Amino acid sequence: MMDEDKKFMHLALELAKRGEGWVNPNPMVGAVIVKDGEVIGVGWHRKFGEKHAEINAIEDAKDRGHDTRGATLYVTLEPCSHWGKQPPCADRIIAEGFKRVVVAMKDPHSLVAGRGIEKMQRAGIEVDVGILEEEAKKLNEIFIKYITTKIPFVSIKLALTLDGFIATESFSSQWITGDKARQKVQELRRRHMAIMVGAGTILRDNPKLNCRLPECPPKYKVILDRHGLIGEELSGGRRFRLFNDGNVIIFTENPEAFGEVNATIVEETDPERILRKLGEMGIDSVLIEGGRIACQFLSYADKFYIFYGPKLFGRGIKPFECLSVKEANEAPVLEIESIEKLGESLLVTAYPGDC
Ligand code: AOF
Ligand code: ZN
Repeated sequence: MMDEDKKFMHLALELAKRGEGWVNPNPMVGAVIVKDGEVIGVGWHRKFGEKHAEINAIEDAKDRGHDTRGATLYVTLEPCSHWGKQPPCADRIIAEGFKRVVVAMKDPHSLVAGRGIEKMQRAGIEVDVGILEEEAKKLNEIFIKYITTKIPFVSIKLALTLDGFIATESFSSQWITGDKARQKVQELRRRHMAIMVGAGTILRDNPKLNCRLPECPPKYKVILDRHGLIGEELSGGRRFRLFNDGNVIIFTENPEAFGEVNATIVEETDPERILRKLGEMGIDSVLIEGGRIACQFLSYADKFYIFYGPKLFGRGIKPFECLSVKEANEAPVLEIESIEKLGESLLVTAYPGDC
């Protein structure tokens, strides 16, 4: 039974991933309905505010002419028990006559938090919780942090030479990593609701900061421009590509510099308060892509994506110069999750370690 449960839950997790980028700030959820050892319906949460995974799976089974009575439902997150934008899934599951429900993880949402499980158990359904729980928690690490703290999940992405530089002394950085690594960055952008850089990156590279994958929702573009340098350039007639498709948020100490601009201007430059503000705007995740601002947000980082291109610069700009570690054993420590080779480049994925 255990192996079967894992197999179907694994399928549910794969289905959940199809909602990546579309469901934020809600969780990615997948569901599989099994009867007599056969999959009779599948579903996933496709888009924020739309039907939940469980309902999509039930409808899929019905469309295929199956009866869900006596079936088992595998779902990657505890079915909800509250009225949100959608009705409670637990009630529908009870009404549909499921015999057993297998849940990967409890919902950390304070309005659910075990109540969905209890409700189904009280109705006589056999409920098993914790199958592939670690995988489910990793899949929804963004949702878990945001729903429990209201502060966005912060990822820091860096592209370094093998000797640790983000640019040469004259700020040349295009390119350090190759095509495959840069394609991976697009995937990271899809996963996050906002991309954040410093004004220097905008002034130098004039990036679009959008997600160019075929299936990718629009992104918030967040700029930390303490002195209002971009505003000054705009009034001088310069054009920046990232304003083309809107959704720009600028944090600055000099809001007057911006005049009439197609952006939300916020007078704030403290990293913690910036994150809080983004959370209040409903943004659950921020991918920090600028080299130098990474250091200002280092102590708030939840995850690191460090790319290494096969180059040596000898001298140049380093990413974490705002740190000054005197003793090696006093340095911040990261916990490496994985190392991947992407074409000629490497990607080290890590979490902040205990230190
Ligand atoms: C989802 N998709 O497949 C499941 C969710 O406002 P609502 O009605 O969409 O409810 C959102 C909450 O419902 C969400 O925070 C989570 O706690 C729970 N389950 N949400 O968006 C789903 N199963
Ligand atoms: Zn639901």
